[in-house]
Formats: sequence, C-alpha cells, structure tokens
Amino acid sequence: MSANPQVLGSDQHPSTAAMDAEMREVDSVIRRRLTSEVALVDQIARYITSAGGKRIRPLLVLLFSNALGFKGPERFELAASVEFIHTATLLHDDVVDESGLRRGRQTSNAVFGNAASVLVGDFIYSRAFQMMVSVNQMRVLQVLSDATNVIAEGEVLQLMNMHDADLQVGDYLKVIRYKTAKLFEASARLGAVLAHSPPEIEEACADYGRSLGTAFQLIDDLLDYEGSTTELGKNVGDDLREGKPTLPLLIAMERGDEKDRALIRQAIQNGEVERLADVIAIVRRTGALDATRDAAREETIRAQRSLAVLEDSVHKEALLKLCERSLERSA
Ligand code: GRG
Repeated sequence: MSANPQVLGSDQHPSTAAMDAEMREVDSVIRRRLTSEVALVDQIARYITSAGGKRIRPLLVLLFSNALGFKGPERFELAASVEFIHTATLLHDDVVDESGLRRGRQTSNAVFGNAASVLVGDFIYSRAFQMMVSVNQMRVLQVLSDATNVIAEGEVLQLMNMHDADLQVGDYLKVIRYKTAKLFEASARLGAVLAHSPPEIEEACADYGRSLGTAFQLIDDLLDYEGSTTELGKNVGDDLREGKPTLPLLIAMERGDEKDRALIRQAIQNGEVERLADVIAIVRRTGALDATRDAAREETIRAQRSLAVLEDSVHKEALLKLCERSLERSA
C-alpha cells in the first residue's frame, strides 16, 4: 500500500518510501488488533478495513511524531487507534445517513444490517480505547476522549440542522469542525504529545490538524456536487437526499436569483435528490463550488502557516504537500 495513494502519491515526495514502510506497520497493527472470537465482529471489521481508505489520520500521527523526533513504537499503536475511531464513526454514520455505498462497495449496513453495523462500530471504538490505554499516558487518553466526545456532539448538531434552509454559515462551520476536523486535530496533536513537545508546539500541530480537517470536509461537501460516484466510491447527491445544508448550497442560495433560491430551499427542506441536476447547475452557475474550494484553500494556507514552528525535514515537506493534495483530491 502506498502511504497515501490519494493525497501523497508514491512519486510525489522523498519521504514517501519511508512513510510507506511506516504505514505498512500501521496496517499490520490494524490487522492484529482487529480480531475477535466473535465471528461476525471479525467478518464486519475485516469487510470495512479491507476496502482501504486513505488512512490520512494515521499518516498525521506518524508525520508529526517523526517531524518532532519521536521514533517509539507507540506511534503505530496510536496511528491505528485513530483509524479505528474513524472507522467506527463511518460505520455509525452510514447507518444514520442510510448510505448504501462506501469505499467503492456496499456499506456494512447494506450488507449486514443496521444493528450489526452499529454494534461492530462499538467494538472497534472500544478497541481503540484499549489500544490508547496501552500507551499508558493520561494526556493521550484526554486528547482522544475529548475528541470523540466532540465528534458525537457534531453529529447531533448536524442532525438538528437537517432540512434547515436558513442555516447560517457559522453554524455549518461549527458542525464540520466538530464532526471531522476534531479527529484531524487530535491526530496531529498526538504526534506532539508523544514527542513531549512544549505547549506552543502542541497547539501549532493541533491548529494544522484543525485547519486541514476543515478544508478536507469542505472538499468532501463540494465533491458531493462536483465529483463522480465511481471516483468517490460513495453516491454523489447523498447530502441533498438527506437535506444537508452544506456550504455549496448556502453560497448558491446567497448568490442565486429568487428562482434559484426557491429551488434549493425546497430541495433542502424536502431532501429532493431528484432535483440534483438542477441544483448542480445552480451551484456551478453561481460559482458556489469555486467559492467552497476557495474557503478550503484558505484553511490549507492557515494549516501550512502553522507548520512554521517545525524545523525543516522531509516530514514537514510532506505535511505541506498534504495540504495541496487535499485540495486537488477527487476521492
Ligand atoms: C463513534 C465517536 C463515535 C461517534 C459517532 C456517526 C458519528 C458519531 C460521527 C460521524 C463523523 C463523520 C463520519 C464525519 C465525516 C468525516 C469524513 C470526511 C469521512 C470521510 O473520511 P475519508 O475521506 O474516508 O478520510 P476514507 O474512506 O478515505 O477513510
């Protein structure tokens, strides 16, 4: 497996060969730690993890711990642990959203049912906590328990915002900072925690993660209107079907004429995925997709600036590059 096939292709950067080896180690921890005597747990856990995923959160743990000079084996345990938390949230999210496609295959809920999917999500989530306890550092537990708590709050906030065509941009941003950016933030911060970095370095790493995570979700929301189902590995238009008021729609309503506004309003309120083609035409014509990408770009610039505290290294270079790749991604 390449360190990060989507955002850090193997010909892209000198740190890639070294990171490939480290990511293979993470993969091996994932395989070792994802076993259970309960056959269905094994089956579902393997089903979701074997489909891959970009592994961007574990990559952050590894790049920051390396950039700060920490080389202990705990980095692999924590990298796998954040990927487990991410995986558990995906299993739960696909149930909540009634999604049918993820990572280019049927979702676990579509194959095994909602109950099994939620419960195996709980298994993976609690396994992540067993692994972080094994590192034996209270600060690690604090970072990850706080992060998972905020992620859950973000999902509840998002639920409350469904079908709300009057949602303010600030409220939308709060949801994406909670549900997505928080785990990026925690992953980056963990590198600094492992390296026992001083508070100002730890905060700068956390800032990078928060900004990159925000950009990442902005692009995710954009790709739901601009991307292709084949490339994304999940169904485009899912957000509209659920009546999610994401930034492309909020901007299009602000910039469009009365007719555009009425159409998008109604689509959000009723979750009218059958109006997807009309909605895509409006978000394109009003420049809402470009504006969303611009907002993501601003976040990545902020992320890159946060790295000023790090000494030059191939790992820092890779973190800078990750920002650019995250803007260009199509999956
Ligand atoms: C179990 C702590 C816990 C909470 C449950 C359902 C839920 C609360 C949270 C869901 C949060 C969520 C799914 C946010 C979206 C994050 C996101 C952008 C997912 C896609 O990430 P990628 O593109 O996925 O990194 P891959 O497939 O590459 O791993």
